[in-house]
Amino acid sequence: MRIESAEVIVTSPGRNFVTLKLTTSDGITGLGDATVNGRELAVASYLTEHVVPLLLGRDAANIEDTWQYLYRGAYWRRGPVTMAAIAAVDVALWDIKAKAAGMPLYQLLGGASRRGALAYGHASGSTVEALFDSIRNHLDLGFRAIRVQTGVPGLGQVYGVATDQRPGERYDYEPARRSVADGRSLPVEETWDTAAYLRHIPTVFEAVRNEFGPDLPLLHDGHHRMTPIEAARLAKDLEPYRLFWLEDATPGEDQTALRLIRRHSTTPLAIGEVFNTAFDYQTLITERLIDYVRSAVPHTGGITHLKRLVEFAGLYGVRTGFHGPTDVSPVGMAAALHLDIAVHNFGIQEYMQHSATTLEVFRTSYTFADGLLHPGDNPGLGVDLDEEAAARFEYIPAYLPVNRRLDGTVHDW
Ligand code: EZ4
Ligand code: CO
Repeated sequence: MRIESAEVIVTSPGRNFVTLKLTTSDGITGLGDATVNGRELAVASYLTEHVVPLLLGRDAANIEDTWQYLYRGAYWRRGPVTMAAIAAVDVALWDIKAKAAGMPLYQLLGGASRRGALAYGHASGSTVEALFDSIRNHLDLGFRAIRVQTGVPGLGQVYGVATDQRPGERYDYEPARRSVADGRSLPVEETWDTAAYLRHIPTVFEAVRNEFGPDLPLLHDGHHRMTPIEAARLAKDLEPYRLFWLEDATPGEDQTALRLIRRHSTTPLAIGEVFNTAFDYQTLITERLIDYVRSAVPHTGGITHLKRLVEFAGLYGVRTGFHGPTDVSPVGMAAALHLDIAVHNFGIQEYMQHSATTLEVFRTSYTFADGLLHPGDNPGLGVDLDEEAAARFEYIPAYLPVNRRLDGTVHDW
């Protein structure tokens, strides 16, 4: 079974996605997600110019060999663009292998270790009242774990906070946006003040615990914005509210920063949505500085590499908490769900829910019921791409916001 064709499909049904479609000599197709939010065309070009020509004629069955060929063979290793391109090939080959076997992918990864994957949703509000409405909405939608983000008094639009929802309204929030100046797309700019944030957030969690009780798993994302000592302060202040995790407290590339947070607090820590290999976690895992790995399948070299990372993490008692925002396509989401069901050290799965427009292009068979996600039992990943529908949505440049402190200095986003 040879790889006969490889197509890179860029589409924008509500937001931008890059998808790789491989077709074998016996007519089986496989899909892989190669979306890197705000840098989509770099991956599309890496695939088209440098990967597709190497794939044609290769044996589609040899997934491990293809992974090593693209990773070691390139000489220039790692990086988000390279690893997303390798991931797309890897996931498409797993999709093909599972379809050829007539099994859902999780069966090839060891079979089911659980009935479903506990999902968390994103509740947010510019005020505490709006946040409560959003939490109630998420509970009504069936979520049994909730990420909590709010506006900060004195600041304008803050990352991760959606336009306020009314009860029953669909959650609709997409972090990549654009402002248009002189016909060019530019990132939106936001204002940030860590001191105001650190004063405000513990009061929000106190209010949420008082309203919703001690049992609801609550999560919070710091989005790499704190220094180590600021993060240690927040983790300590949040201890009474027993978070499921505090995510991305400090900039991700600085692994030893987490030693300082650990020294001061027992709040569980999660990090890694911007990481692209297991090496980014080496110190964090071996020194037991984190509790959850946040990687996404498309951003960490695909199923082959993420499974390797997860098994390494499991030896140290570290569990999964895969990234699942709307910029991970339904193909990337399905890949995560097959791993979630199969691996022993599953923790939780982020689930932001794609828009109806996105789901017109990507036909999924995964399900969400009683707070749990399941990848479904169709052969392969269980996702189809409607190429005619995809062709109707042209690429539109959009970026994650840029964040500046009150004096104008660029800050971590
Ligand atoms: O900022 O998906 O935990 N989730 C997040 C997301 C990410 C975006 C980046 O592309 O932090 O909102
Ligand atoms: Co995050």
